Amino acid sequence: MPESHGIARILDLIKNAEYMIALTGAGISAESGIPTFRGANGLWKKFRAEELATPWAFQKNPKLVWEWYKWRMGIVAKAKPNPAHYCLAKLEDLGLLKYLITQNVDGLHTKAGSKKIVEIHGNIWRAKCTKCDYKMTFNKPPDSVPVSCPECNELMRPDVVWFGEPLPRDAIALMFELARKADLILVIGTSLLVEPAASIPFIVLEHNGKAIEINLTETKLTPYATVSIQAPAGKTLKKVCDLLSK
Ligand code: BV8
Repeated sequence: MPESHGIARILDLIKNAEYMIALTGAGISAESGIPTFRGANGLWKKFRAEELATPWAFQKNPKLVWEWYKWRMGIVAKAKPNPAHYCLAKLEDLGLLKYLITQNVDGLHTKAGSKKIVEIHGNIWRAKCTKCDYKMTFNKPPDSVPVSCPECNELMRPDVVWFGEPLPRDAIALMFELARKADLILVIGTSLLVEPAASIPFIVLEHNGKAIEINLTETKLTPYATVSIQAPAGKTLKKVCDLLSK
């Protein structure tokens, strides 16, 4: 579908939606300079996410896992929201986007002004104690890792959901409730490889909702999306929001 037709179709769907939600992944932050997980310039020096972002990896080598998160915090600290993040915040301000489900832990949606957000995989700037219920929020990467709990001196861990860990109960309940209610979902910058997030668009479709996909590459959703545009999210959503303000 030529991009201009796609954009016009996206605008039409957004304007006529009763209850639009969005699901975002690492691709929406790519134009902010944050490498995606599985892209060409993947996030890992020599490991894969599934071998580092797990409780077992942390148990085996907490220093290595903390070093990886400290490295990522350094990248995220320099990153700014891009037009895709700002457009979703504007769609929320206009009352067109009811809720944003993000798999990202970089906090850029909040920085862009979005408020109705559920960070289903946690947030890289938060840490929690592995023993007591102490939690902390960093405003810059920790000077030394691994980080110890100031309360009980046990190990702190990043407050993110690792592979093999369940998502927070309230996040799961909310994201499935939203998927059942939505008649339109904007799916942006995700390979849809990680469950249970990857099921969200299909639950919307199962409830006779429609899906719009903006992603550099095709995914398992592409054949079922009403509109699927393989283009950068920042560039595409900037066009959508510019036309919306006309
Ligand atoms: C769970 C936080 C059950 C951490 C992340 C075996 C054992 C255990 C579990 C499993 C298993 N097999 C399968 C599973 C389930 C597993 C899973 O799905 N694995 C996958 C790999 C097969 N899921 C889980 O483990 C989940 N928990 O199932 O619990 C349970 C229940 C009870 C008790 C115990 C267990 C937890 C999953 C959460 C993992 N944590 N992140 C951290 O960030 O460090 S996931 C991680 O991947 C990120 O959150 C990331 O967002 C997410 C998904 O990736 P994407 O966002 O889609 O990123 P990706 O790079 O893949 O794609 C980017 C896309 O953008 C690409 O398509 C690219 O083309 C596009 N793009 C690039 N640039 C742009 C662009 N698009 C537009 N514009 C651009 N400029």
